[in-house]
Amino acid sequence: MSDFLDENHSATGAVDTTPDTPAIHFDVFTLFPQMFVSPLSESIIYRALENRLISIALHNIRDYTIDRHHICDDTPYGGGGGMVMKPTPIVRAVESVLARSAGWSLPPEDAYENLPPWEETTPATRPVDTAVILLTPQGRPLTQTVVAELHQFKRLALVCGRYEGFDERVRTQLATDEISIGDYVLSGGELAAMVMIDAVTRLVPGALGYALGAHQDSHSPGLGGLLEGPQYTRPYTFRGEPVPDVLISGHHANIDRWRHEQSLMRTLARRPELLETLPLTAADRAFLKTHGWQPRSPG
Ligand code: 6GU
Repeated sequence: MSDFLDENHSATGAVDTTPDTPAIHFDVFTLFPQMFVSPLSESIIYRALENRLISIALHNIRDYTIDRHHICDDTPYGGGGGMVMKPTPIVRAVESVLARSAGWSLPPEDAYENLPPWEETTPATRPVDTAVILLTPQGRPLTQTVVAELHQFKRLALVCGRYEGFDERVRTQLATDEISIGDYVLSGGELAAMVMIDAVTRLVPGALGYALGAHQDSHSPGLGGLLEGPQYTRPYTFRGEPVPDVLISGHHANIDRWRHEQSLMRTLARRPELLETLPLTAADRAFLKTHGWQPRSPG
Protein backbone atom coordinates (compact mmCIF):
# COMPACT_ATOMS: atom_id res chain seq x y z
CA MET A 1 0.00 0.00 0.00
CA SER A 2 2.54 2.56 0.49
CA ASP A 3 3.78 3.96 -2.70
CA PHE A 4 0.71 5.36 -4.40
CA LEU A 5 1.94 8.88 -3.71
CA ASP A 6 5.49 8.49 -4.90
CA GLU A 7 5.08 7.25 -8.41
CA ASN A 8 6.74 9.55 -10.92
CA HIS A 9 3.98 11.68 -12.38
CA SER A 10 5.60 12.92 -15.55
CA ALA A 11 4.02 15.73 -17.49
CA THR A 12 2.54 14.65 -20.80
CA GLY A 13 3.73 16.65 -23.78
CA ALA A 14 4.86 19.84 -22.08
CA VAL A 15 8.53 20.35 -21.24
CA ASP A 16 9.11 19.09 -17.73
CA THR A 17 10.88 21.67 -15.56
CA THR A 18 10.08 20.06 -12.22
CA PRO A 19 13.01 19.15 -9.94
CA ASP A 20 14.25 15.56 -9.93
CA THR A 21 14.70 15.49 -6.19
CA PRO A 22 11.92 16.86 -4.01
CA ALA A 23 13.00 19.52 -1.48
CA ILE A 24 11.59 17.42 1.31
CA HIS A 25 10.49 13.80 1.73
CA PHE A 26 7.98 12.65 4.34
CA ASP A 27 7.97 9.05 5.58
CA VAL A 28 4.75 8.44 7.50
CA PHE A 29 4.55 5.48 9.88
CA THR A 30 1.00 4.57 10.88
CA LEU A 31 -1.40 1.71 11.53
CA PHE A 32 -3.92 3.52 9.29
CA PRO A 33 -2.23 4.58 6.04
CA GLN A 34 -5.58 4.85 4.25
CA MET A 35 -6.46 7.86 6.42
CA PHE A 36 -3.89 9.86 4.45
CA VAL A 37 -5.00 9.09 0.93
CA SER A 38 -7.84 11.54 0.39
CA PRO A 39 -6.37 14.51 2.31
CA LEU A 40 -3.12 14.25 0.35
CA SER A 41 -4.92 13.95 -2.98
CA GLU A 42 -6.29 17.49 -3.12
CA SER A 43 -5.22 21.05 -3.68
CA ILE A 44 -1.84 22.41 -2.55
CA ILE A 45 -0.33 19.13 -1.36
CA TYR A 46 -1.49 17.21 -4.41
CA ARG A 47 0.05 19.85 -6.68
CA ALA A 48 3.29 19.84 -4.68
CA LEU A 49 3.46 16.03 -5.06
CA GLU A 50 2.59 16.22 -8.74
CA ASN A 51 5.35 18.82 -9.30
CA ARG A 52 7.79 16.77 -7.20
CA LEU A 53 8.38 19.65 -4.78
CA ILE A 54 7.69 17.16 -1.99
CA SER A 55 7.32 13.40 -1.83
CA ILE A 56 5.47 11.25 0.67
CA ALA A 57 5.71 7.52 1.41
CA LEU A 58 3.19 5.81 3.66
CA HIS A 59 4.40 2.86 5.74
CA ASN A 60 2.09 0.52 7.65
CA ILE A 61 3.79 -0.33 10.95
CA ARG A 62 1.89 -3.63 10.96
CA ASP A 63 3.74 -4.72 7.79
CA TYR A 64 6.90 -4.91 9.92
CA THR A 65 5.55 -7.42 12.47
CA ILE A 66 6.71 -11.02 12.17
CA ASP A 67 4.41 -12.76 14.68
CA ARG A 68 1.47 -14.82 13.46
CA HIS A 69 -1.14 -12.26 14.49
CA HIS A 70 0.81 -9.13 13.48
CA ILE A 71 0.37 -7.53 16.86
CA CYS A 72 1.46 -3.91 17.33
CA ASP A 73 0.18 -3.22 20.87
CA ASP A 74 0.31 -4.90 24.25
CA THR A 75 -0.82 -4.40 27.85
CA PRO A 76 1.22 -1.99 30.00
CA TYR A 77 3.79 -3.27 32.49
CA GLY A 78 2.60 -2.34 35.97
CA GLY A 79 -1.03 -2.76 35.00
CA GLY A 80 -3.65 -0.13 34.41
CA GLY A 81 -5.98 0.26 31.48
CA GLY A 82 -5.34 0.65 27.80
CA MET A 83 -2.74 -0.68 25.44
CA VAL A 84 0.78 0.48 24.57
CA MET A 85 2.40 0.42 21.12
CA LYS A 86 5.17 -2.18 21.08
CA PRO A 87 8.63 -0.80 20.27
CA THR A 88 9.90 -3.54 17.95
CA PRO A 89 7.62 -3.08 14.91
CA ILE A 90 8.02 0.71 15.02
CA VAL A 91 11.81 0.69 15.38
CA ARG A 92 12.10 -2.00 12.73
CA ALA A 93 9.89 -0.05 10.32
CA VAL A 94 11.62 3.31 10.79
CA GLU A 95 15.17 1.91 10.68
CA SER A 96 14.42 -0.24 7.62
CA VAL A 97 12.94 2.69 5.72
CA LEU A 98 15.55 5.29 6.74
CA ALA A 99 18.36 2.91 5.73
CA ARG A 100 17.07 3.25 2.16
CA SER A 101 16.83 6.26 -0.09
CA ALA A 102 13.86 8.59 0.13
CA GLY A 103 10.90 7.14 -1.76
CA TRP A 104 11.55 3.51 -0.88
CA SER A 105 8.74 1.55 0.72
CA LEU A 106 8.27 -2.14 1.45
CA PRO A 107 6.88 -4.01 -1.57
CA PRO A 108 3.37 -5.16 -0.51
CA GLU A 109 4.24 -8.79 -1.24
CA ASP A 110 7.15 -8.59 1.21
CA ALA A 111 5.03 -7.44 4.18
CA TYR A 112 5.47 -9.75 7.21
CA GLU A 113 7.24 -12.45 5.25
CA ASN A 114 10.23 -11.01 3.51
CA LEU A 115 11.37 -7.98 5.49
CA PRO A 116 14.75 -6.40 4.81
CA PRO A 117 17.49 -7.55 7.19
CA TRP A 118 17.45 -5.60 10.42
CA GLU A 119 19.76 -5.44 13.44
CA GLU A 120 17.59 -6.24 16.42
CA THR A 121 20.28 -5.42 19.01
CA THR A 122 22.20 -2.51 17.41
CA PRO A 123 20.59 0.86 16.67
CA ALA A 124 20.92 2.01 13.07
CA THR A 125 22.60 5.33 12.37
CA ARG A 126 20.15 7.97 11.26
CA PRO A 127 20.83 9.65 7.89
CA VAL A 128 21.85 13.32 7.93
CA ASP A 129 19.21 16.06 7.67
CA THR A 130 16.58 13.61 8.90
CA ALA A 131 14.28 14.00 11.90
CA VAL A 132 12.24 11.23 13.52
CA ILE A 133 9.17 12.88 15.02
CA LEU A 134 6.59 11.29 17.29
CA LEU A 135 3.10 12.79 17.10
CA THR A 136 1.62 12.68 20.59
CA PRO A 137 -0.32 14.96 22.96
CA GLN A 138 2.83 15.15 25.14
CA GLY A 139 4.94 16.70 22.38
CA ARG A 140 6.13 20.29 22.13
CA PRO A 141 3.42 22.52 20.66
CA LEU A 142 3.46 23.03 16.89
CA THR A 143 3.80 26.72 16.01
CA GLN A 144 4.81 28.51 12.81
CA THR A 145 8.32 28.79 14.28
CA VAL A 146 8.48 25.00 14.70
CA VAL A 147 7.11 24.54 11.17
CA ALA A 148 9.91 26.76 9.81
CA GLU A 149 12.43 24.69 11.76
CA LEU A 150 11.09 21.39 10.36
CA HIS A 151 11.18 22.79 6.84
CA GLN A 152 15.02 22.83 7.11
CA PHE A 153 15.18 19.00 7.07
CA LYS A 154 15.50 16.98 3.85
CA ARG A 155 13.56 14.05 5.28
CA LEU A 156 10.96 13.83 8.05
CA ALA A 157 9.89 10.50 9.55
CA LEU A 158 6.48 11.07 11.17
CA VAL A 159 5.49 8.33 13.60
CA CYS A 160 1.80 8.32 14.47
CA GLY A 161 0.81 7.15 17.95
CA ARG A 162 -2.37 5.23 18.72
CA TYR A 163 -3.84 3.66 21.87
CA GLU A 164 -2.43 5.00 25.15
CA GLY A 165 0.90 5.80 23.51
CA PHE A 166 4.36 4.50 22.67
CA ASP A 167 6.60 2.25 24.72
CA GLU A 168 9.08 4.73 26.22
CA ARG A 169 12.01 3.05 24.39
CA VAL A 170 10.64 4.50 21.14
CA ARG A 171 11.39 7.90 22.66
CA THR A 172 14.74 7.08 24.21
CA GLN A 173 16.13 5.16 21.22
CA LEU A 174 14.44 6.33 18.04
CA ALA A 175 12.79 9.75 18.22
CA THR A 176 14.63 13.03 17.73
CA ASP A 177 11.54 15.15 18.44
CA GLU A 178 7.99 14.89 19.71
CA ILE A 179 5.22 17.22 18.63
CA SER A 180 1.60 17.95 19.59
CA ILE A 181 -0.76 20.10 17.53
CA GLY A 182 -2.66 21.51 20.50
CA ASP A 183 -4.06 20.96 23.95
CA TYR A 184 -6.83 18.51 23.13
CA VAL A 185 -6.86 14.77 22.59
CA LEU A 186 -7.07 13.09 19.19
CA SER A 187 -7.60 9.38 18.58
CA GLY A 188 -4.15 9.12 17.05
CA GLY A 189 -1.29 11.09 15.56
CA GLU A 190 -2.49 10.71 11.96
CA LEU A 191 -4.45 13.95 11.72
CA ALA A 192 -1.57 15.76 13.44
CA ALA A 193 0.89 14.34 10.88
CA MET A 194 -1.32 15.64 8.06
CA VAL A 195 -1.41 19.06 9.70
CA MET A 196 2.40 19.06 9.83
CA ILE A 197 2.77 17.93 6.22
CA ASP A 198 0.39 20.68 5.11
CA ALA A 199 2.09 23.43 7.14
CA VAL A 200 5.63 22.43 6.07
CA THR A 201 4.64 22.01 2.40
CA ARG A 202 3.31 25.58 2.30
CA LEU A 203 6.86 26.81 2.99
CA VAL A 204 8.42 24.90 0.08
CA PRO A 205 9.19 27.45 -2.66
CA GLY A 206 6.69 27.06 -5.49
CA ALA A 207 4.14 25.08 -3.49
CA LEU A 208 1.72 28.01 -3.35
CA GLY A 209 0.60 29.19 -6.74
CA TYR A 210 0.81 32.89 -5.99
CA ALA A 211 3.66 35.35 -5.50
CA LEU A 212 3.30 36.46 -1.88
CA GLY A 213 2.68 32.90 -0.80
CA ALA A 214 2.89 31.87 2.81
CA HIS A 215 4.63 35.11 3.69
CA GLN A 216 1.41 37.10 4.18
CA ASP A 217 -0.47 34.54 6.28
CA SER A 218 -1.43 34.90 9.91
CA HIS A 219 1.52 34.04 12.19
CA SER A 220 3.97 34.49 9.29
CA PRO A 221 6.97 36.84 8.94
CA GLY A 222 5.22 39.13 6.43
CA LEU A 223 2.67 40.09 9.07
CA GLY A 224 5.28 40.23 11.84
CA GLY A 225 3.55 37.33 13.61
CA LEU A 226 0.23 39.21 13.84
CA LEU A 227 -3.12 37.73 12.87
CA GLU A 228 -4.41 38.61 9.42
CA GLY A 229 -7.09 41.31 9.41
CA PRO A 230 -10.46 41.44 7.57
CA GLN A 231 -10.58 40.84 3.82
CA TYR A 232 -13.31 41.62 1.30
CA THR A 233 -14.18 40.76 -2.27
CA ARG A 234 -17.20 41.42 -4.49
CA PRO A 235 -20.07 42.24 -4.09
CA TYR A 236 -19.44 45.76 -2.76
CA THR A 237 -22.51 45.49 -0.52
CA PHE A 238 -23.61 42.17 0.98
CA ARG A 239 -26.96 42.21 2.84
CA GLY A 240 -26.57 45.90 3.50
CA GLU A 241 -22.96 45.68 4.74
CA PRO A 242 -20.55 47.58 2.48
CA VAL A 243 -16.80 47.21 2.05
CA PRO A 244 -14.81 49.78 4.13
CA ASP A 245 -14.23 52.99 2.17
CA VAL A 246 -10.46 52.93 2.51
CA LEU A 247 -10.23 49.69 0.44
CA ILE A 248 -11.86 51.32 -2.57
CA SER A 249 -9.99 54.63 -2.19
CA GLY A 250 -7.06 53.55 -4.35
CA HIS A 251 -4.71 55.15 -1.80
CA HIS A 252 -2.19 52.37 -1.23
CA ALA A 253 -0.33 53.90 1.71
CA ASN A 254 -3.65 54.35 3.54
CA ILE A 255 -4.71 50.81 2.65
CA ASP A 256 -1.44 49.36 3.99
CA ARG A 257 -1.75 51.36 7.22
CA TRP A 258 -5.41 50.36 7.67
CA ARG A 259 -4.57 46.69 7.16
CA HIS A 260 -1.72 46.84 9.62
CA GLU A 261 -3.94 48.54 12.23
CA GLN A 262 -6.66 45.92 11.65
CA SER A 263 -4.07 43.19 12.21
CA LEU A 264 -3.00 44.83 15.46
CA MET A 265 -6.62 45.22 16.63
CA ARG A 266 -7.56 41.67 15.72
CA THR A 267 -4.52 40.30 17.50
CA LEU A 268 -5.31 42.44 20.56
CA ALA A 269 -8.93 41.23 20.61
CA ARG A 270 -8.28 37.54 19.97
CA ARG A 271 -4.70 36.67 20.93
CA PRO A 272 -3.38 39.42 23.20
CA GLU A 273 -0.65 37.09 24.54
CA LEU A 274 0.98 37.12 21.07
CA LEU A 275 1.63 40.87 21.39
CA GLU A 276 3.96 40.32 24.35
CA THR A 277 6.63 38.60 22.25
CA LEU A 278 6.29 40.31 18.85
CA PRO A 279 8.66 42.96 17.48
CA LEU A 280 6.27 45.95 17.73
CA THR A 281 7.31 49.47 16.72
CA ALA A 282 6.77 52.44 19.03
CA ALA A 283 3.90 53.48 16.72
CA ASP A 284 2.33 50.00 17.03
CA ARG A 285 2.55 50.18 20.81
CA ALA A 286 1.01 53.66 20.90
CA PHE A 287 -1.79 52.57 18.57
CA LEU A 288 -2.55 49.49 20.65
CA LYS A 289 -2.64 51.53 23.85
CA THR A 290 -5.31 53.84 22.36
CA HIS A 291 -7.31 50.61 21.88
CA GLY A 292 -7.01 49.56 25.47
CA TRP A 293 -3.84 47.46 25.38
CA GLN A 294 -2.08 47.15 28.70
CA PRO A 295 1.21 45.39 28.04
CA ARG A 296 2.46 43.08 30.78
CA SER A 297 6.00 44.20 29.96
CA PRO A 298 5.98 48.02 29.63
CA GLY A 299 8.38 49.55 27.11
CL1 6GU B 1 0.08 14.72 17.80
N1 6GU B 1 -1.73 13.13 18.87
C1 6GU B 1 -2.83 12.89 19.59
N2 6GU B 1 -3.24 11.63 19.76
N3 6GU B 1 -3.57 13.85 20.14
C2 6GU B 1 -3.15 15.10 19.94
C3 6GU B 1 -2.00 15.43 19.21
C4 6GU B 1 -1.30 14.39 18.69
N4 6GU B 1 -1.85 16.76 19.22
C5 6GU B 1 -2.86 17.24 19.92
N5 6GU B 1 -3.64 16.25 20.37
